[in-house]
Amino acid sequence: MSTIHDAPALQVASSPAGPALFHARYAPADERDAALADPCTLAVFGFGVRGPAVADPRWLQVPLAEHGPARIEIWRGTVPVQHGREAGLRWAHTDALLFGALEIEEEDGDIEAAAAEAYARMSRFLADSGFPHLLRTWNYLDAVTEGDGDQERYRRFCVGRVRGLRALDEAALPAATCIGRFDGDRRLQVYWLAAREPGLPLENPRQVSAFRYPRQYGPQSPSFSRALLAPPATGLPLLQSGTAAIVGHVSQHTGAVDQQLRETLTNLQSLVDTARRQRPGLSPTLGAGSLLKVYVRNAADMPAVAASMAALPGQPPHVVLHAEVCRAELLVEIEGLHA
Ligand code: 3EB
Repeated sequence: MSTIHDAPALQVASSPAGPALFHARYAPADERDAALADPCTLAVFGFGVRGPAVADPRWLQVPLAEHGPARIEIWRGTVPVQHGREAGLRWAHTDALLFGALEIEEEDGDIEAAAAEAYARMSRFLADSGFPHLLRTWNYLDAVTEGDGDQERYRRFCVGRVRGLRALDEAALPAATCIGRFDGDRRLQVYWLAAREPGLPLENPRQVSAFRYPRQYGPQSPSFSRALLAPPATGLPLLQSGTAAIVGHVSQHTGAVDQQLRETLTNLQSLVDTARRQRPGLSPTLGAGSLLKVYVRNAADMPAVAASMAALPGQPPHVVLHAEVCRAELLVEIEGLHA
């Protein structure tokens, strides 16, 4: 259906001393138009209330309120990207890496059907695009913990996601984030990174794999890996999934946001340690090579979490967003890119 695999071969710097093939950063929100004017920009994300619409398929607004000044996230390659829209989704790609995004309105609040539809569309697109290997997904939905027991929206989402993913391979699950919005808009947003070659999923020795969570967390265990090392040709750093204060499969430090933050950072460090056994060139600790997104459930906790983050040794760049983590007792979750 798509001709994007017919893109001409592009020259790519491959020397470690050359420019990074992929670079992600946060920038002031007023740099958006300049970022989109750059032909090497793969994607740009805005947070918070919806600003003026932009037609560029590389732009996505995620309506989560941020702490502090308005930021955007910019992903950039080293060659001009191709981009377009089709079949209800949009995409941009370099020669090795594809960004895609889609948004699905829930019909009568049926998040399971919306998730199935989103992942079926994504799977079909990836199979036809020349970038069949899903590396990383981001999933944003309203009111993620609403509903009781197995009717909880997050649990329904997990059921729908699995239904939509073609030929789900447990050995090749992408890294992921699944987070709730508070905007009352029953619209599932999914964006992703995919590649021509498979990545290497990693698990966290401190945690039970999410795809092996016991039945008490829902009828369908969540389909994601804790982190993923992308194929080197993509230039991607380590992709760390949304990570919370879970040890084994059990939520820790109920009611104590700062202790949850510490546990979460320990889990992220454990992923860095795990990844460095495969790629010793990765930075040994969170720091200048990291790019973190900190999701905080209670708006009242945001200043304290922001202060703790700002005081971290190494000062990893980060944004703090108001978002609903998908277990009611979890107050904070952090995802990362780590070079
Ligand atoms: C957890 O560790 C927290 O369902 O895609 C984190 C990252 C979480 C991804 C997902 C869920 C997902 O279980 C929740």
